[in-house]
Amino acid sequence: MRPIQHSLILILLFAFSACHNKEKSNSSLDLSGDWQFKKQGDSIWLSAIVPGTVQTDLYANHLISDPFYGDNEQRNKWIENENWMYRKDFFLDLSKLKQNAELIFEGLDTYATVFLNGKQIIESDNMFRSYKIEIDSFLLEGKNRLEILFESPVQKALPFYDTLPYRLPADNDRNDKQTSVFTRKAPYQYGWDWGPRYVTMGIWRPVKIQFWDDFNIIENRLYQIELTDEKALVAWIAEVYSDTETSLFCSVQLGKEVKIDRKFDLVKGINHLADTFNIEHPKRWWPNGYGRPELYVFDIQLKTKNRDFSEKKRMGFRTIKLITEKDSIGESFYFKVNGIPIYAKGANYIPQDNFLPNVDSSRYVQIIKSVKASNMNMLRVWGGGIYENDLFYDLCDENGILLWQDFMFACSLYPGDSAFIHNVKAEAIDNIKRLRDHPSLALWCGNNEINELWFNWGYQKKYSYSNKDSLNIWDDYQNLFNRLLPDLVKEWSPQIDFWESSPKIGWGHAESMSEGDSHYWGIWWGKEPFEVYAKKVPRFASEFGFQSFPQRSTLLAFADSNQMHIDSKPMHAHQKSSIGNQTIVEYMARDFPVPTDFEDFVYVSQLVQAYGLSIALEAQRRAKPYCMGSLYWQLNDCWPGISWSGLDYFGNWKALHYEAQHDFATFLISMDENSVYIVSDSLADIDANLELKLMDFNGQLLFSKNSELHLSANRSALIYTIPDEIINQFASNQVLMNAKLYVGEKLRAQNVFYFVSPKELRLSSDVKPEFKLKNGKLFVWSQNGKLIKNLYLQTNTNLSANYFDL
Ligand code: BMA
Repeated sequence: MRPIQHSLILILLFAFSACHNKEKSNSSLDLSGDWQFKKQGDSIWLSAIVPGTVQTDLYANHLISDPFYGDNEQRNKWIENENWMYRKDFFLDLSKLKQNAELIFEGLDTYATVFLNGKQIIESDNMFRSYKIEIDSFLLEGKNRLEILFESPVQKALPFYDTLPYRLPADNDRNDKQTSVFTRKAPYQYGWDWGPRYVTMGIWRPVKIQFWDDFNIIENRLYQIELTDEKALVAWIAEVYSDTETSLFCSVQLGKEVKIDRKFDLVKGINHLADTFNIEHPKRWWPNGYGRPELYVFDIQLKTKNRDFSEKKRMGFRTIKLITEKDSIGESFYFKVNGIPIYAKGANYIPQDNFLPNVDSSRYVQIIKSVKASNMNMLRVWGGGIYENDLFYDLCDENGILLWQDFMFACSLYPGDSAFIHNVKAEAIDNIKRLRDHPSLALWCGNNEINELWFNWGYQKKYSYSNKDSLNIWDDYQNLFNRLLPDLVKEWSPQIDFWESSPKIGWGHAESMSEGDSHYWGIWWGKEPFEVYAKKVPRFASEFGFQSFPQRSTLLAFADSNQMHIDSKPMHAHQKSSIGNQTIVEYMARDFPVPTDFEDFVYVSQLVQAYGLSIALEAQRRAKPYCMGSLYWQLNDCWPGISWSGLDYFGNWKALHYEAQHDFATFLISMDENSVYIVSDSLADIDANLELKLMDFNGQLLFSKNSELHLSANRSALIYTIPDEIINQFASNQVLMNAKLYVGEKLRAQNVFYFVSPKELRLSSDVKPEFKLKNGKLFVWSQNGKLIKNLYLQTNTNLSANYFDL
């Protein structure tokens, strides 16, 4: 497991949204940090860290072995079946007892009964909810004790499993009795095809007591009501609980500009306050690559005669719409941002760790930096993980990364009883309200692959559902994903569209290519050749992918140096796809030489992944506006393992992430057989020059062509078709086409094309790469002018380019 790195970045970023309570008497007591824990029934208390999980606390106490090493996952499984107690003592002086006090848990994982000084105050059953509770009457002068019982999520859900008259599928859940669907908890913790099973328990997000006098702010919100080029109409609303009848002065400022300056008369109890103001000629928030993600920072001050509260709030002005319209082909699926159709470029995001509290701010900063650097403008927060921390959304706001936000339901069917629905409703409202005002938020989506599951994965037969069972299950589905969730989105976040399920239609159906979004798994699961990606181009590719091995340093995090071979125990334990390692080998053998040396094999596995996915990415972008999005599976990893990711657990860029950076650039030169296309995501028409050079592998020029071009904005266009008679003159396995696009003097795009697959190329082994490091730049060249294919620079840092053809 990686060590936690504390960093200052969190503090800097949160300066934007933190509350500053100026009044002395208004304060909070952070209850994070040192706690104690033990297994229920044990007598000895051990030290614990909050936020944390029971697994990480056991590991820190040397009671279990590294959860990510070798096959330790199996040895650590017992933890999920036990109940665990956590406790913390804290001390209060009399002055605090005179105040109002509210205990705030941002996240309890999951079945938690909370006692304060021996009295039960919370019973929770949903990891995704936050809990706020008045505790004035429970607090004592001097020592206070907070105690929490976490019950085994697996055991706790068993009675629900046992009493339901039919089975609900949840194939990710690696227990015989698949109980995960009864518990509102991150689905991937029960196992997934890229991650281990670690069913965590604990206080996974911060906990504090808020002390207050006079008034308590329940909500303080700014949001966009209307947006035109001339003005943005902004609403300020607040929900304030007041102890007394009093006057409250509200001021909202943008820099020195006063937007609201008003007095409100508060009644005792709940008060709803509201006002509006305009921003003239607002600068728009734009996704990465389309403009700046402009953010406005407002100062909000609320004052009574005794108390002064201030908070900074950020806003980004933009309109966003999912366009799904019937057309001559089927039905469109694309996003319009500020009225402009945007080509979505990105990947599917999964939680960054099995032990979520280990993901510190520097890891969030690092991953979004990598996302932006690879020219992505959208991530899909996949439904088998979590609703992410606020910092994640803040960073996406700052970097122009649009977010497609799934609700947390994936690849399973869920119960529909009223307690479950009530729980989901509370979870959805909590999270919709928390996330709705982020300018990066582009879409709410009901679930991952559950509509597809119902119609295509054969469970009706497999689980022998009666007609009545089927009707019940489908009705529960409809109720959750076509009534409850869309209604809640309409009520609480009406400016953001809702999409029932991703994908719209399963990949076995022809319509999946002509309507809605698609998860195309004919490559990998269907074992089809990569070339099929160029034929199966959907309207919006929200999932498709291929696996690779991570680099050696990452492998060493879970295997010894003498286990560096594909059949070693840890390589199996860290490959969770049922068809994993042999599928990588199978595809490798089709298009690449299969190295016998393991380190070479790891490197080639990454080339295979990048090669395959670039066929998809280029074909999809060429097909714009028919296709308007490429989100591959998957951006990242939750542990050091072998998976579909482009970034490994430690944030290292695999060849795929470099390839994505290339293929997602604003301008892309792409070849389909002999035809050369240029894809432009630029919002301006431009004049450019395309230089094509057909060369042999010694650098000998065989044919060249220069074309002056006028490229229309936001378009893909066929520019030139190389005549057959030119290509046919040369041996196809000994030539390449080097294509460069210049705007003025500036090289804006480059691509190298081959006419046969990599393994058929007649490459010279007599290559002489040379290096020189100067002023922080690494210069690399080919000494004898011969082609060096997929040059890989092994470093401990990510570079601006790697795995490239020189
Ligand atoms: C997709 C995802 C995940 C899975 C991946 C690879 O469909 O939604 O469920 O990990 O496929 O199999």
